[in-house]
Amino acid sequence: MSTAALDLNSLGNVRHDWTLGEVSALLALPFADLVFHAQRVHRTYFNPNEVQVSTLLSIKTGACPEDCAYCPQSVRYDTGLEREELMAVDAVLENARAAKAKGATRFCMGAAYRSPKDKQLKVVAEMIRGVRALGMETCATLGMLTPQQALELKEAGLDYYNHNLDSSEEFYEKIITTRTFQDRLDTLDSVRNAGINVCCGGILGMGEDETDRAKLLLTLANMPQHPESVPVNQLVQVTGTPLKGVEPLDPFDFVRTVAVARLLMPRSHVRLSAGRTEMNDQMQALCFLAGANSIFYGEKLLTTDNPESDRDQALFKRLGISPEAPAVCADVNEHESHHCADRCGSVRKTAVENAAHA
Ligand code: SAM
Ligand code: DTB
Ligand code: SF4
Repeated sequence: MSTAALDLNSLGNVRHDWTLGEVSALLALPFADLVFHAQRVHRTYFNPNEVQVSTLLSIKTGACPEDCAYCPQSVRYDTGLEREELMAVDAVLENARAAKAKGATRFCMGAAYRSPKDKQLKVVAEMIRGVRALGMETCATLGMLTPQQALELKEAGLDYYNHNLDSSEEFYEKIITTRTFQDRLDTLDSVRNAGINVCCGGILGMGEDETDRAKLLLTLANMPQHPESVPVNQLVQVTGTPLKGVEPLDPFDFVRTVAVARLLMPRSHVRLSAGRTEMNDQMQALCFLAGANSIFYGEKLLTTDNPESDRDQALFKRLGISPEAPAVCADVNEHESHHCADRCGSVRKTAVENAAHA
């Protein structure tokens, strides 16, 4: 499809029937037009000066049996990473308290599992209960889940589950051989059916082409319900992984992908995720302008570096950005703890919509 055939005025409608032609045409728009429309749509649904802030913690590190070519935690690659067993619940909660004190509103616990064992899941459920009791939103990323495991996490109070598709189905096969794209979709179904918010996105700069990026976005945007959170990661190149040394992506193509994610999934939070350490402040500001409205905050992602908190606070101040209020009750005891997230979420949405329409 030529860019001329796109109906730019209808952008902003929530749709689930995008075509590859439309997505490719959006990616091919002149840069200023694309960012303009992304910003216009962004303002329809969100306060453009608020960014959601999540902090990550690796609760089980390294020795993962999967062979994801980008990942420093795969047991197959010698990246010099020290493996660590599942952390104790108290230690995780100490980290969550520190993240909250620094301004994070969501705490995301990541584990280098292919799929957690039920015994491990029970410990993670305790962590989720504890983080929820601190008044923070909870997120976990633990690999593949059965439908029953997803229900257990929901019961513990899990607000979000992160499970990325990473790229197009065709490119996926070139970077991971130990599981299929369909395995990922199956877990995402289990998460959705359990009533947990879906956090699903990908990694750019792995040597994929523009069609792969278009197909990744198309798969996300044509899900029956859009992921509430869409992390867009820039590959962090780690020595020892097969993707070390791959040609970096043109930064403008990264911004374009963020902008098209914003246009295809107008109500979702688009997270500027891994890779910010390699981006300057101007590049990050451009991503916010293109509709990114969430970041990982805190000195570490899972095993690699993230910008210092001071630097992020200074950036927010320079850009007039405030952290978005969490969607959980300040007083969790007033409600049935984990079940209050939806109610409070709707309160927040009203406030944001008011701001957007003011
Ligand atoms: N093992 C679980 C899984 O794969 O779903 C959870 C942890 S895994 C590290 C979470 C996500 O981190 C991956 O899906 C991938 O998108 C992202 N990731 C891992 N290594 C990365 C890297 N070097 N650069 C950017 N993103 C990365
Ligand atoms: C996501 O999309 N990115 C985060 C989070 N979800 C779990 C992980 C980034 C990991 C970067 C490499 C590392 O620090 O190990
Ligand atoms: Fe394991 Fe997740 Fe890393 Fe893949 S991305 S090697 S599944 S920790």
